[in-house]
Amino acid sequence: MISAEKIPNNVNLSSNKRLQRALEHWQPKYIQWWRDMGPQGFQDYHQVYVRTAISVDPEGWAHFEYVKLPEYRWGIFLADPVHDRRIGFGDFLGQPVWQEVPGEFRNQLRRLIVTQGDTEPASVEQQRLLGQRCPSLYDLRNLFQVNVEEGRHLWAMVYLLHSYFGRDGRDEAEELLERQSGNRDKPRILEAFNEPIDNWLDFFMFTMFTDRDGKSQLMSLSESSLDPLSRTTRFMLTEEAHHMFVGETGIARILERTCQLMKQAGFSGDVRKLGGIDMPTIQKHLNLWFSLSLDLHGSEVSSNAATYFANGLKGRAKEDTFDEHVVKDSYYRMEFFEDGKPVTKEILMRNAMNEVLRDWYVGDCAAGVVRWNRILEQHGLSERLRLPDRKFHRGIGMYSGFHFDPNGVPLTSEQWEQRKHEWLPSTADAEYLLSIMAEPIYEPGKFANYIAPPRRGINQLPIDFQYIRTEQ
Ligand code: BYC
Repeated sequence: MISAEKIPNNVNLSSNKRLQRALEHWQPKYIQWWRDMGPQGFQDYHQVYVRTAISVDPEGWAHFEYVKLPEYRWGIFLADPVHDRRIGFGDFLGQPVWQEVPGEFRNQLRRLIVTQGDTEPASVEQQRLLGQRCPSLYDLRNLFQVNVEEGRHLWAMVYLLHSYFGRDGRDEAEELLERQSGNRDKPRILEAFNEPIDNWLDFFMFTMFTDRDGKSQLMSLSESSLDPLSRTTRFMLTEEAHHMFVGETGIARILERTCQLMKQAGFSGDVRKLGGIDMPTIQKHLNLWFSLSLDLHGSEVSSNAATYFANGLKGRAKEDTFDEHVVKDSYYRMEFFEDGKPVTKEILMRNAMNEVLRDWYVGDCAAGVVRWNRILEQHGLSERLRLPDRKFHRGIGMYSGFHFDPNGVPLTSEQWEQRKHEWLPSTADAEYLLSIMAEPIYEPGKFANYIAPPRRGINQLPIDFQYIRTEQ
């Protein structure tokens, strides 16, 4: 059902005039932000074939149409309520979930929602120049699909801030449009969201690894006792799946092409001479985005995480698959690094909740890497991609400030400085990637030399469909 209102929604917005007015007041500021900070060069003259959520049922969710990006209908959608839903973990286990924010948890909840909300516009800002270097029209359309949905995820968090946090919430909603990715004075909150993404290898790694942090964080927030937060994030997860598909298949297609070029180059030859992306470069970008995304799970030992769990604000991914949900007397065996040596200690499980979620995340990433390696295997190559050790290149938590190689072997600062570009992208790598992406490909059905075409098109359309057209 398409809502006739300015803001498509399934939250009965028209019945709450105050909220409706507040959101309608925020909307033009959002559109201005989208024009200034969204996809550069694709604001006025292009129509993009995108999926727009107009309701939460499968049909309304997968509604495809051509739209001009600033006219995308960013709506507010909550997954259907669960009858008699009860708090699933922590000190209030078994009590009815909350439909309003309890005063004593207001600050903690606001902080979680603002942190989540901040990542959404940040990612759009990070990716705003990619359209000028796209490998195909198909990929360009996928980029914009991801971008508009990140915009919708911002709307989802702003709806919660406006609805449940009064004046503070309105102020926070304004600030979400004021911080800027990479800005020295007003950066985005979490570090990975201040890194530039100006080439498509980074974009695919980001959607594979950083959007997967989105998945793990949204899964844990969807367990929340605050029911509107749970329902909002549950619906966001359905969109998140497509973003990870874009990342995983993007890298899979690069690997496919690299394998073909390696065969042409005679295996020991340099695929860069043929305009491809060599395996070491792919591994370096994997190392970068995996380690940045590990940081997004917070410190290994965290009293914040313990408090969130105790108060029922943020649970574990798939909380109902655990045997015990109060988790007061159990311990997590954690490896510390003391005087250059690993030491195992028992930490109260509640304090280790960031690490528990990170474990889930690492497992989910590892499964994706296995799928990538099958491509290399099918081509008869002996090379394999791998996840670096968790201690590698960490900026948050107990390993930050120390140096480790991808096997987890400690290094001195001098060794790290000498060798870091064996494991992380160098300026020369960045220049090479930009050189092969210098010419965008806008011709339907054509693909850049470094990437294979996808198996199929969008919404059962052919691969050479005109996914983006200039306005007639
Ligand atoms: N960068 O106890 P700690 C997504 C701060 S992605 C900078 O370790 P906590 C998406 C922390 O704020 C998912 N600072 O952390 C993906 C604290 O500061 P204060 C986003 C960091 O609170 C792709 C201090 O360090 N969702 O959706 O347990 C595209 C120590 O705190 C970082 C969420 O993040 C960092 N990486 O956990 C688009 C969910 N990490 O208090 C979208 C909501 C920590 O000393 N957020 N700090 O000033 C949370 O659940 C938690 O805030 C975190 C941090 C898990 C992020």
